[in-house]
Amino acid sequence: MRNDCVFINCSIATMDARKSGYGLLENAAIALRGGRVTWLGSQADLPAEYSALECEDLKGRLITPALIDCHTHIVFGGNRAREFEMRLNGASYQDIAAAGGGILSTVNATRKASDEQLLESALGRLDSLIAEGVAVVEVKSGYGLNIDDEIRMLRVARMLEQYRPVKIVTTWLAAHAVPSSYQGCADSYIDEVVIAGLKLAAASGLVDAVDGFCESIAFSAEQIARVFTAAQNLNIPVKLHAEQLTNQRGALTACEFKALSVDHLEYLPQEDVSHLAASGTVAVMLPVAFYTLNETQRPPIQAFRQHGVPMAVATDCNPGSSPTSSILLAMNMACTQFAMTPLEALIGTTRAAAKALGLDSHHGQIRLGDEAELAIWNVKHPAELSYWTGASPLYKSLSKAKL
Ligand code: DI6
Ligand code: FE
Repeated sequence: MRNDCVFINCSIATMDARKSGYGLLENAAIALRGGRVTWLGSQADLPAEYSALECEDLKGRLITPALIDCHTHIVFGGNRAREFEMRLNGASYQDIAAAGGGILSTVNATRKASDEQLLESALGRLDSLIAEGVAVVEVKSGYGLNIDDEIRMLRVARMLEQYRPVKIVTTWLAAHAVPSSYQGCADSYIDEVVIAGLKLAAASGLVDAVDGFCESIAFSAEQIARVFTAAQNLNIPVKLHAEQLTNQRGALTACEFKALSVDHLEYLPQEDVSHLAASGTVAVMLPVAFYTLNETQRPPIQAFRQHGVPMAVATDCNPGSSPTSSILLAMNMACTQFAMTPLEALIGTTRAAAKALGLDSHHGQIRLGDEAELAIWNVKHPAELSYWTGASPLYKSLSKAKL
């Protein structure tokens, strides 16, 4: 891509928070200099100084901010298709666990995989996201469950940035499950692996945020608070998998630590929503996990709206509960499963997703002066991005790494 160029004959969904709706500009043009947006507006007003630049006629296509997937687990070994098949043949979750299934089977496969194998399989999933206009991807650890393998997952995640034109944001999720070697001693696991490993990983500059799985089958809110205190002492922001399967009051704990986001939230009581508003915490909606698990309880979307809590939408790409690397499918399911609007779904993968990663000052909206991080689509209206499924309408994307 060129550093200096002009696109004409397009619509631009700026997603500008100061404007209403999509912040839509029609019959528009946008100019880039040095890889930054230096002008955008009505094409008729394009200043003459830009006529010397290389110009592309977009023939009515739509430009949006590049999309952001703010919750993924794309680095892992193996897959769980066999478990999926066993369940559909009548096996129970317990049968599968007894046969070595569940999160711990992915832990075994991840520990066995070489760095190259982890990198290669993650690149495949990343390529699917990129083909749907994604330019920023959050990647969690959580399938190593020992210090070396957790750190290795984040190293591999960071390597992705060297191979593809994306920004990678890394999250320490050692508090994802209790490994077999610590069964019955979750507290020791928190001290000896989650917190001790966090200090090492942070010292290597590998940790942008700290996450945990607060659930009856994982860690309690008290255990998570200990992990968050360690993160706070290192000045690292926190986020939490909270209230996905049951209400553990994890979101409330996360809000006390001014979490960037709380994610899932199907079992969050409506009366707790005001706490998210007060702490400026983003609610991350993961509708593909809801769908995959045949969940029926929906997150309190209407209460989020009433309290002005920003809602992000992400893939939760993982081999167990959300085997997808399609952000557009997540947007579609935010609408079809959670009754979010197409506007909310696009806010959810642009400016709200940027806020969930603490990147909202320069990502997630099209603003003058920001580096151009754009997706150009073969559609006319932004609602189409949530409407179509099964094929990517991306025309092309521009991001810093490509310029
Ligand atoms: N919540 C989930 O749905 C996934 N992790 C989490 O914290 C499940 C991950 C897996 O089954 O591998
Ligand atoms: Fe997750």
